[in-house]
Amino acid sequence: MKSLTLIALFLAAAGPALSFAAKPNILFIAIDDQNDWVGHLGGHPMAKTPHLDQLAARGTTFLNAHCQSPLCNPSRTSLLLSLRPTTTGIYGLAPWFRALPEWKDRVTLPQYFADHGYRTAATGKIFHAGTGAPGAGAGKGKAKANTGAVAAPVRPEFQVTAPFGGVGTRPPQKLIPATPMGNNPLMDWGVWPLDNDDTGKGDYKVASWTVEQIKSAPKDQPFFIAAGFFLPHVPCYATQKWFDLYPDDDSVLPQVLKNDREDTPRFSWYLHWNLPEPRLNWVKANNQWRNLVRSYLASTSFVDAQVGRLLAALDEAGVAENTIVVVWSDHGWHLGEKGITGKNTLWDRSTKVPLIFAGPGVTVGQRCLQPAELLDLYPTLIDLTGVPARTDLEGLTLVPQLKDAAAKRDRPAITSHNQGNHGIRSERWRYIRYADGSEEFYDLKADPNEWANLAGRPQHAAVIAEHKKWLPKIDLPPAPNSASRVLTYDPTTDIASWEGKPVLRRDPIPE
Ligand SMILES: [Ca+2]
Ligand SMILES: [Ca+2]
Repeated sequence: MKSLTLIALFLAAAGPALSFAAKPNILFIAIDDQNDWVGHLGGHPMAKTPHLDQLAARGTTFLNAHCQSPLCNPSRTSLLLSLRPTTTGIYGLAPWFRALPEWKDRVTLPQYFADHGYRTAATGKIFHAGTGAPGAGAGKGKAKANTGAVAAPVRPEFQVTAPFGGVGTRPPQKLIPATPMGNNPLMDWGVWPLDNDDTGKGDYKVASWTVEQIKSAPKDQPFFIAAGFFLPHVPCYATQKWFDLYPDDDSVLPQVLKNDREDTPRFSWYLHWNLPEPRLNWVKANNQWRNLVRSYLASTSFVDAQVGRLLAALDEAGVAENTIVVVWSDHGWHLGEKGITGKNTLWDRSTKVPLIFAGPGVTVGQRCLQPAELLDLYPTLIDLTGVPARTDLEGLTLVPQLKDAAAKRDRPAITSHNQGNHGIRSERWRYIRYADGSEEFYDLKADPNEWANLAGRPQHAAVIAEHKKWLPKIDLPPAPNSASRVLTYDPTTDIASWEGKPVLRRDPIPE
């Protein structure tokens, strides 16, 4: 890790490039907790996302892109540093990476583009804490960012920021019954506000500010403008018109297999042991399943419309031709699959994300089935824009696939949820290894819902061994001051620890 830091310092000392006249702009769009329930991705047959689909049609979309961690802070930290969570030890909602001495001065993706002549601007949720250090860019009503101790930043992550985003207007009280594990205020969904007016929503304001930034961007300097949308993160509040896109009957429900967890190791439960996101049993018992699914889909369609406003602004400003647009989400979300709602799993529903590139250097109309990882964004944007390459990034450039979607890539997509728990996703297969050594293996071609765990079947031994080779060589324990959704395991005692509390083999699975 020391050598990485030294290289970073050397690169920083080399100074900014002076010539940037021909560089394309970058519009960097983040969506929070958006799984593959996006029209052209096919994760949900009814999902209506015309603007994302249109963007995909004029660029390259990845149908097998995965986060490096199924949780906001570690996923976003990984993406913006191009370092795996297993390299930084950042697995929980804390710490903020700048609080760690190794990464205090690490040049993030937007900082690197600022170093190379770009004007950088952002609003909403880009980092877990918004546009920079905890407390920045959060906006009223945003989820409290529990990001730990903060080191004074050497310099801001973005040059221009605005504190928009988050939930925005909220109902006076929760719209659904009190949820288990403390009735967390974020665990809520439904029609809100009632007057069909979207303008009070955090994401609407994010889009409005970003539109202004695009239109007023200086013409003699390339821009890196980042918009971070909060929905469909819970609480999934949307106005009635977005609900009206979806039938109010059980045809919206995802397919789930009864007793799907019977063949998954007990350790798979430890990854989401005790959380405010309700289990499917509670959601069903409280007649909330359809409401949750429709609220999530409605929120997705609303965010899609905000993306549409940004794309229209590029056209209106006359910069669409010379702007690279990239859309990503930090991880997926379960809506009943495998008996849960929420994230924090190593299955496709939680790891698979939309990833779309369009603009200069990107082939039009491609659908890429090769695995891709979110930490590839940093080297890919470097490669696409021609700013100097860095040798200290753990991602791979996706430019070969952006030119030709069939271009083979050896490395699968690797997702880690705390030390020792890893999912390895290739074009066809998924291998999961938990910290206690238990395993899962799925054939996504035959079994896209990952219902039949094939681990231990002798006929798959060779292909399982191929996947095992990709388990991270560096696999750090949680960094100092890690908190919130942190899981550790001691193989000598066979005792796991979830958020600091021991979990024993005999403990009942929390409902
Ligand atoms: Ca998230
Ligand atoms: Ca199963």
